[in-house]
Amino acid sequence: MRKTFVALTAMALVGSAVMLAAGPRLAGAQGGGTVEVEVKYNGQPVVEKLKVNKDTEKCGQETTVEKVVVGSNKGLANAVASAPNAKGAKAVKGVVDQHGCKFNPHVVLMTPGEIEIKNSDDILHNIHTYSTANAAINKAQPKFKKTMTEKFDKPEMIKLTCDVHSWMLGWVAVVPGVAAVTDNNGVAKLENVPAGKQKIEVWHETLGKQDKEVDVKAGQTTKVSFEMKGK
Ligand SMILES: [Cu+2]
Repeated sequence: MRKTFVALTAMALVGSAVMLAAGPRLAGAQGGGTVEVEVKYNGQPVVEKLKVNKDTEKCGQETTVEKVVVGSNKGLANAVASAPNAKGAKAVKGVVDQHGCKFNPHVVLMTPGEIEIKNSDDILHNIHTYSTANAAINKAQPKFKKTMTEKFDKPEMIKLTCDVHSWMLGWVAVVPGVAAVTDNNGVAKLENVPAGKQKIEVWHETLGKQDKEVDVKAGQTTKVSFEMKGK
């Protein structure tokens, strides 16, 4: 009898743990909806291949610069989809690593605030940002400095380069509200977007910006698609 009781208690505990794990999704279903953003591009990918002439042990003999990444179904990767006016969004700290003399990820997302810039290469890099709304950064990051913390308080799409390795190119998307970067199928999911009319914006580093208004329904997924035009 006692054993049965223990088993039941254990089951009840497991049950409540499962409910806790599902908690955030339930909260989203009550308070907001999901916007599934699909971004297409009919043009050609632009991925430059370069010979490396420096720090080849860490950087490799050649490298690629991904400027326009297009999937097999015309899906555009590395585009930032956002609901910039979504209220009550969670703060997201930016994290970017310099690995193999590339910025990883190529496009890093954050809400206004702090970003961690890592150097896992064990060589000297030099962070150089082309920010205007935020103060520009031009700072050496020696190999012993594994992490630098910087602040971007203003919404801005910031170009990130390295003065030691001229091919290094990345972007920091400082976006208020809810945002996500498209995957290789050109899809990004914005979760917990407040119900009602929301502006959905798409930005790509070379193909520019577009926006549409979407009617978000609580607990439902609303799909919206964009087609970026070449310049
Ligand atoms: Cu570098």
